[in-house]
Amino acid sequence: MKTAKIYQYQLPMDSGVILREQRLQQRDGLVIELSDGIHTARGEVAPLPEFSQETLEQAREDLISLTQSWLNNEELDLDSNCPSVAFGFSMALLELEKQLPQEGNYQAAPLCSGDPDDLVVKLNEMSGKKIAKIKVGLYEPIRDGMVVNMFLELISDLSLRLDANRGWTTKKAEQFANYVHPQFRSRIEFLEEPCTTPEESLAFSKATNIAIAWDETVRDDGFTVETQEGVTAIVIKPTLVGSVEKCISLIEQAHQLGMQAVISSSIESSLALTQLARLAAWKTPETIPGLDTIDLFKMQLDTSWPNCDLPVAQLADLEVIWEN
Ligand code: OSB
Ligand code: MG
Repeated sequence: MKTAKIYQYQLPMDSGVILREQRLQQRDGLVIELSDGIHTARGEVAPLPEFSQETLEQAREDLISLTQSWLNNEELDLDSNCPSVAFGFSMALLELEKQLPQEGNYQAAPLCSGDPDDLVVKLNEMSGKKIAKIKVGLYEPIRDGMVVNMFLELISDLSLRLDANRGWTTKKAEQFANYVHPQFRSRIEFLEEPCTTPEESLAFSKATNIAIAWDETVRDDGFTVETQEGVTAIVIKPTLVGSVEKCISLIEQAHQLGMQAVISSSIESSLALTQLARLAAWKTPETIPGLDTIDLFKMQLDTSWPNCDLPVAQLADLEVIWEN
């Protein structure tokens, strides 16, 4: 007999986590637990404030009605639900059917959004291919250019992923590019969304020979994966995109066109983050995923991230908000 349970969680965040306009003091989300009478499996539904279109309340309503349909053995159209629900529910189904391989890719591209010295320490501890991700576009473009030059000069086997989150005008992007030494440009694996519009970003890449990647653009209405000069990767944030099937379809299209697909975090708890690491090992084995976000939390949930010392909250201690 099928049963289901929905938990709600609140996890405290590190004090410095800022999302666009607001400080994220705690992360709120839901966990869906499905049981077929023999096996039990879970997925996480956690709309990200400032990024998701849906609120937690909308996600909760969607999730309850979808779960009802599943219990009634109705046919499900996962992607007609909000993306966070489609993602979490499809993950739970995949786990229930034992289709998500256990092995995960827990390698991280360390994320630097604050003090560059912290990143130097992390990188010196890294073995294998050295790759880091730096947020740019928050300060003066020349400062960003200096930081990029500094890292690439200091660590000769380092490549960088940069993320401007559509933060630059064409002029500012140009100032940044002019500052980066030409011989370093090829060590920028890609720069995510340099400019306000995709058209400006494409023109930027053409003019500077700096490879770019789509992140926000992947979630724009009408987005299709296509070959575009200068675009070497698409970033996929499943909580913002939708079902695992939809994500896999995007990954396969990208690979067919010779682009990388980078599975990336929307700051899910360790429960979903570890599932994303498993999805990455399974579907994007050649690419380091963008999952270096567990340290933004003060606590993990249910499944711990390898080598992470943060305390782990148990599902049994969470509030059950729905059960059937
Ligand atoms: O700016 O890409 C972003 C996480 C949540 C919301 C937005 C972003 C991110 C990340 C995740 O940067 C980490 C990564 O993509 O490497
Ligand atoms: Mg991004």
